[in-house]
Amino acid sequence: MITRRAALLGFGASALAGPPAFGSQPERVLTAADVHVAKYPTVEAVRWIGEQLADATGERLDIRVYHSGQLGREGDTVELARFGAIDLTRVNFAALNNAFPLTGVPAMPYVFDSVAHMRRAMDGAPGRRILEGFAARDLLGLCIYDSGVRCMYNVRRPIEVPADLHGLKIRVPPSDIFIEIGLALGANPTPLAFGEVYSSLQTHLIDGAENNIRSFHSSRQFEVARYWSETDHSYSPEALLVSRRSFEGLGRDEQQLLLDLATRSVPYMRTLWDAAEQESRAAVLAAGVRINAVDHAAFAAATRPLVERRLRTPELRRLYDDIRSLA
Ligand code: GTR
Repeated sequence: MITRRAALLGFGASALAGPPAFGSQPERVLTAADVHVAKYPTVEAVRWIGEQLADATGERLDIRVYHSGQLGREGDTVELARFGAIDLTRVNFAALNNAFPLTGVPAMPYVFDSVAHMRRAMDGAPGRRILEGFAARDLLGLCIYDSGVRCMYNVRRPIEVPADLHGLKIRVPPSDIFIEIGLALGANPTPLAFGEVYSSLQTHLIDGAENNIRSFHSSRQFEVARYWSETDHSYSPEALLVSRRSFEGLGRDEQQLLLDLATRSVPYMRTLWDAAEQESRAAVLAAGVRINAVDHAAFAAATRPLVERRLRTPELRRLYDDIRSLA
């Protein structure tokens, strides 16, 4: 039976033509990639899916999570998953923006008003539409996780208005949208992989970067960049993707189980996330990082033209309007 959700995600009859039940399937350990450290909420959530899979299948199916970028940069892990060299990867939408234009919309500056707005939209029709889009490139979107709100931080000074960024080399993820955000704010945006940011701050290759506070803390970048400015410019969420090839190699019941568990891992991840965010804020403050408020209206005004420029197709505009209607 092809469930409605499986059909929506782009799994046709051929995708679900595999052996039907757990019992007839060989034991299998799925490989999952994540750039974050072992205790990061996304890593924990995928590990949780693995534990549940193992329980439900009498240990026939499990997941091994390679955290801390052991399997490479986010962009590389997406390619590995497309070709079935790894089974799952958890990446930020930023790593998907160029190949999957729909993922650009929730990454855009000031598209969400709050965490609650982002969760509503990603749990609803906009999130489902984005997940369906991954099928075009041999991937299946399992679920969308939180990534908090991204802010600017740097080694030099508090950023209060966009002009304070002038002349600063700010690391951004390798995504055209993030490069454009940096340019719109008057910084010199420098695309680098996540794993290279700490050493690039240390060696002064860059002056700063932008991310959520959990990543700022867990990557230990706060040890070098001492100014955190609450620009709140993007809520770019996270995607958990499975290789189409790997998915098709599972039995039908296993496929359904994986889909269900991925959905159930979202509230689990959010509970971990909310606690982690608070813990990180307290930890960086205790370590002497200076946190300052910013003039949000000035940042939103500076980035508004790029949002308009990027909403260049009716499909992107519709997604944007649907997200805004949930504000
Ligand atoms: C984090 C995200 C990572 C990675 C990183 C980055 O917020 O969770 O997956 O994309 O940002 O900026 O590279």
